[in-house]
Amino acid sequence: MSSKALDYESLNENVKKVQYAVRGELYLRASELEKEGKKIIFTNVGNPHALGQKPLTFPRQVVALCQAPFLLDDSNVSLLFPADAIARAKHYLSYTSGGLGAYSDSRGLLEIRKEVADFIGRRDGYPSDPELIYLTDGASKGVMQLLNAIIRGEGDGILVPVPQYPLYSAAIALFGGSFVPYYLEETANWGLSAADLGQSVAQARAKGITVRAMVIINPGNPTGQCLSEANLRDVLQFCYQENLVLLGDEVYQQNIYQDERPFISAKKVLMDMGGPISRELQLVSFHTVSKGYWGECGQRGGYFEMTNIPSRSVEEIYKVASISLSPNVPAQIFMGLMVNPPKPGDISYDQFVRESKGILESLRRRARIMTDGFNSCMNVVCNFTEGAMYSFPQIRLPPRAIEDAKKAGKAADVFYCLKLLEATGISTVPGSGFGQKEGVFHLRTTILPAEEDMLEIMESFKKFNNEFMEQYEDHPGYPRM
Ligand code: DCS
Repeated sequence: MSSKALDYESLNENVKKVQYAVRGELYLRASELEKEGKKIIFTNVGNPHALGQKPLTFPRQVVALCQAPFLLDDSNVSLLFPADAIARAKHYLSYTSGGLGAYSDSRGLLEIRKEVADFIGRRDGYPSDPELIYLTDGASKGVMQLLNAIIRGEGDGILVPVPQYPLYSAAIALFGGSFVPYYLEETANWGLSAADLGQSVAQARAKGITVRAMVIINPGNPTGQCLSEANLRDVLQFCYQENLVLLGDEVYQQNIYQDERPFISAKKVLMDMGGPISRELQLVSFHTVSKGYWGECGQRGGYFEMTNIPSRSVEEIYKVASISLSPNVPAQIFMGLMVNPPKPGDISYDQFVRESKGILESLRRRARIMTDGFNSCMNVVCNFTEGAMYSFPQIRLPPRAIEDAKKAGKAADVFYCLKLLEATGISTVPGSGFGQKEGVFHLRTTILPAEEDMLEIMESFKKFNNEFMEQYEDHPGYPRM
């Protein structure tokens, strides 16, 4: 009998090629162990609320009122909600054509796109056009829309940093394009070099691949580095010279834990450069409500901004977005609130600042605790998390551990992470899920567990790791790193 279209053998091969480690083998094993009653610390996903982060009060008040507009007619509403939240909810409802239950324009509500444009203008010092901003269900959907528009087939390559967030490798595989890696340099704090970029493009060309676009993740996931202005200039210049679209993944722009390199957007650096490059280089920048001190991952709100993209292409991207009718409308409101939070003098301002500062300052302390914790472990070295939400320590596995992993039919880092999970309940993602140089092993953990649990988690990691290393080192206790 001929196979049916949804039989595994006859599925779209691109679907089968997709790999997505953040919810891979480690996550599945952790879920099993949890069902068996083991306490699991889920540090595999950057999902702050799942690890106890409280939502910011003001945005939830506004969206609650938008979701339940009858509350606005209740005489007690002003006892329960501050006047600025009530006013904002009425404002947003007036932008919709029937409240949150109605589809919006496929690009998102114009008024909210204007709020996003104002935010970008304030952030960068250059005007932004709401017609070139599309709201999306999380940044993931935006990235997929753009990759889909760019990739025509196997011959089209996308330059992606390695280690990378696997959304990129997965989406490129799904759309049938070619993944072209450029390696970040661990010993240079995960920096990138223009010379290496050139080499990656040349190698791809030699295989008959046309590199069409380049991705940067700034601040980096899983690597946590913040790109300097000079780095960004080099990248922009490189893309200009090689005729590449730059996809700027800037979802962690609020998550900065050092003062030397504040976040600078690719758009600002491009505009600062002036001249033909600033008018010609095609750039798409992505942002989300999932990260920062918002962490509203479940709401699925995001946007992308297009710079120097011809209007006919903008229209085509609009047409394709229309197939899904409308981005989530409540999420659009979260985005409006994120880019236009309470201002000094507003009733909710002090509370908003207290809450958001509290989260960011705690994340900054947690980044430090984790890095220091990892660096105090035997055979572990870790760059400081300058930004984003992750720590990405290198685990120097002894040859005998690598052999044992082979015997068990596992990649060496997967083997280590599974043992860590079984021993401590700490659920991480092996470095191979993000890509790493041959023979070098990492794991990724988030810096999101509650601050008060952090020392204990690091102690438990250290105990496991040092026992593991003692077991596999030929000369236990020597040499130590
Ligand atoms: N870009 C990067 C670099 C990300 O890390 C993520 C999410 C996204 C885009 C997409 O986020 P949203 O679709 O929610 O806007 N990061 C995942 C991760 O590594 N852990 O948790 C989610």
